[in-house]
Amino acid sequence: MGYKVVVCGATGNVGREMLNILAERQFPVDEMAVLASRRSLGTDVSFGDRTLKTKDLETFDFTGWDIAFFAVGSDATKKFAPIAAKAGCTVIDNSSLYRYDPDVPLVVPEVNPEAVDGYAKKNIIANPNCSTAQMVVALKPLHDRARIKRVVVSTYQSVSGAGKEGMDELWDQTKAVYNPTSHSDPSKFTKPIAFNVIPHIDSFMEDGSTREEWKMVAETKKIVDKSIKVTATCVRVPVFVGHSEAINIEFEDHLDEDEARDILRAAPGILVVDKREDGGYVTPVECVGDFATFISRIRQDSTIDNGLNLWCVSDNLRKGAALNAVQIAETLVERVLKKR
Ligand code: 2RA
Repeated sequence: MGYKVVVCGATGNVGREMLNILAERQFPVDEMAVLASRRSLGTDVSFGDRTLKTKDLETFDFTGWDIAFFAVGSDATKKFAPIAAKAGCTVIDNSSLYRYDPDVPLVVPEVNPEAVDGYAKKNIIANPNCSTAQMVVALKPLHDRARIKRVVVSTYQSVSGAGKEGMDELWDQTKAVYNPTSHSDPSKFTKPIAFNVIPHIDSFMEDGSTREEWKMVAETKKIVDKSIKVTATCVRVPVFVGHSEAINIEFEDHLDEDEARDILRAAPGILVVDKREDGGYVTPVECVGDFATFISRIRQDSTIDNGLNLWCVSDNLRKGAALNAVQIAETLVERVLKKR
């Protein structure tokens, strides 16, 4: 038996990737509707070997549809997600709007699949921010073994996290460096992104941190364990796709680096590439199009009692967004819809 599935925001980076992944993983789709805002209406999108025409999100009737993936901004989500949910269509939302709502589960299926069971309060399930998703996949198996006290993370986030305009800005500015007749001022980003790094993602908060950094703190607590302390510095780098993170972890119990490597090797969703030789680690370019979260550079931090360092890389459009959303749908089918 299959399901009637809607993808809202089907022409964006994440929406298109959702369609690719639904097809790649052969999600049981009986009928597919692809929706877009008025601006992108009429654009064709691919779903497997089919080409689908986008319909208008404003006028779409969600009655009788089973699952709606939302990959639109918070404003459109605010307006249309409750309409879909009330019509009986379970919403899997990629925006930050519902992530911190106690009545909405925030799910990374490798970490807290059981949280999906709480979907019914609002008929909405939230997808975490990209930088959190890959980090918690790495943290959870280590936390189960040695209890994490504190995490210090620095991110190296690709421009695709800021959408297609972010990718275009890196492309245009890079070309402009070699071609003095073309010119591209910062617009999506606050400073030039080509051949530069920018320690600022999302808006500033009162305490001097950014919302992107705050999200890593709040979401890790909600998904893994509220006792874990997280401090983050989020940085935009001139990479098209693939977020990287340098993660320092302090545990309650001692955890040897070899045991940590074995635990991570056995954990779902993780591929360990950790050879301690030239090139024996994964970089963002190599993770593009992959489902896995890659872990490299696992090593003891000898400056504290029970510390480890590691390097974590994943395709932010996949594990950080579209793949995780599809995995949530798969979990919903397994735990709830199939049993009806
Ligand atoms: C970014 N976290 O990389 C965002 C995307 N969700 O900008």
